[in-house]
Amino acid sequence: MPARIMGIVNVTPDSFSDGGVFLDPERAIAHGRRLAAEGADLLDVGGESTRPGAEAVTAEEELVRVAAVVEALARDGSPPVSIDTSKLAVAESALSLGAGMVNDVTALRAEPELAALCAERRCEVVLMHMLGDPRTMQENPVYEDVVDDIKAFLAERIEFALSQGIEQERIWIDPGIGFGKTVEHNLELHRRLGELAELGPPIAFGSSRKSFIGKLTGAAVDQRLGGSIASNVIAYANGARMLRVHEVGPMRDGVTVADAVSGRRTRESAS
Ligand code: HH2
Repeated sequence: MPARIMGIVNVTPDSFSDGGVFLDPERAIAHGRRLAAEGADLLDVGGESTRPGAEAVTAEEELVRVAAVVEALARDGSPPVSIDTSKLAVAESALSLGAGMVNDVTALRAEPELAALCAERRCEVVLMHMLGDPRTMQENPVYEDVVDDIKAFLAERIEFALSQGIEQERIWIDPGIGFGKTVEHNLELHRRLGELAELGPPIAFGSSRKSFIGKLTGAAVDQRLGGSIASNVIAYANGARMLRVHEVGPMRDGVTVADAVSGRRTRESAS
């Protein structure tokens, strides 16, 4: 399976890399359409920042931010829209407005009733690993073995999702790069990503512009494209099947070249 490229549409005042830039719905919609034109396979719309230290927002506030954006992008018909939320009320409205995927950074722990909704609506679901919560997750994260621990967590969350009626083929898993991880944890997850594939569901991966890239390169948050491409291409080579990114066009090029190098189908051989 080639990688799906998921373009990020943050409708927040405080996201770590583009907070406030697309808070106005019209700007967020235009941004989503730009990412679609660059070849995004999915658009992930989010109304709550999960950056370290971020304050929680109410469902009402989150919905005010995302509703018009989800509705407009879903009405475009393609690409499909994902809602980045942990809240039942937000997911319910977004699915009713045309979203087809729920991307939950708490893996259905924040509001477990979200699982039954996803089962009933038969949408795709991303189960992501996070240690602690966004306010505290970067305070000295400790694992016995970062990959084994995350694998055990995701196995348990897959079991929960299945028990609530979500079909196996609609489940994605995500190691949660940067969510309660040191630089070394993040790097080890890149190297050993293939071990998570043993769980069954395809792997989603989100490292775009994250702070470990800044720590390695010294680059400011909007200058991390080079590091983001390297990280995502290696994750792809090691088994990631969905890449959640801020810059879709350059990432698509990176994946195309990686495919050519590894002997997969290329743009030229496809034509
Ligand atoms: N990372 C972020 C948000 N949602 N979802 C998945 N599945 N995987 C991730 O790695 C992931 C995610 C954080 O990035 P961003 O949306 O750019 O920032 P913020 O949370 O500050 O809005």
